Amino acid sequence: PGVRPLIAGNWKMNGTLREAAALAEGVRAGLDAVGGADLLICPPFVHLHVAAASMGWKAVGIGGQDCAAEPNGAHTGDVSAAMLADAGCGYVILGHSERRADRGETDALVRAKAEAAIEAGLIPVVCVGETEAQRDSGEAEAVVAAQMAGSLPEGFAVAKGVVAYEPVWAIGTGRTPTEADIAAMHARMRAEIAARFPGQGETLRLLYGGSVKPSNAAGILALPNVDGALVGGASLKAADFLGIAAAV
Ligand code: G2H
Repeated sequence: PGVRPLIAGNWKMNGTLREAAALAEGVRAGLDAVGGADLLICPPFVHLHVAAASMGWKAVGIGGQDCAAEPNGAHTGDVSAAMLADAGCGYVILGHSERRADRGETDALVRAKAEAAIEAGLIPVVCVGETEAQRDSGEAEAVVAAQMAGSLPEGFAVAKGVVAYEPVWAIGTGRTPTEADIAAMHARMRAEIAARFPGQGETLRLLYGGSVKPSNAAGILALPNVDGALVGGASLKAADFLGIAAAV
C-alpha cells in the first residue's frame, strides 16, 4: 500500500572495473525514463567505488552482496557492514541462495549479518526461497516462513528491511514460477511479516527474484504484495535493467 517499488540489480561475480563503470553509467543515463521505482545496484565489492562514482553517488542506491557478521578485526577476506556504508552503500544483500548453498550460510548467520548491517545503518535485503524438491513436496511456503522467522532480526522492520523471495529452481535458469505461485507465496510472506512486526510489516518491501527480465517484469510487478524485483542476469545490461524498472 503506497510502497514505492524497488528494482535491485544483483551483479553477482561478474565484470571488470571498466565494465562496472560502463554499466553504472548506462543505468544513470537512462534514469529519467524510469521515475516509478527506486533503483539499487549491487556490484562486487571491488567495483563498488567505481560504480558509485559513475552513478553520480546518489542517483541510485548502492549495495553490497554480503557482509560479515562481525564489526571488524581478524577476519581475513571478510568485509564489514561499516566498510560498505563507508564506501557509499545504503543496502546489502544477505542470505542469497548461492551463499546459503555454496557457502553454508544458515538462517542464524544471515540473521547475525542482518543485525550487523542494521547496526551500520544499512538496509538488509534478506533472501529466502525453496528448492525444487521442497516445492515438489508441497513444503515451499513452510520453508520460506521458517527462513523468514530465522533470518530476520528484531530490528528488521524499524530498519525498513527488504525480503526477497527467490525460488532456488528459478535462479539463472530462465524458469519462473507462475504468477499465481508468486502471488500465493508473497501473500504468505506478507502474513508472516505482518504477524512478526505488527503495524510495520504491512509496508515492508517484498521483492521477487529469479529470472526476471523485461518480458516478464510487468506481470510479476503488478502482483499484490510484490514490491519490486531482485534481478541477476538481466541487471548486467543497462537496457534490460532499465526496461524492468520501466515495467513498474
Ligand atoms: C536470483 C536473481 C538475482 P537471476 O539470484 O538475485 O538472479 O535474475 O539471474 O535469476
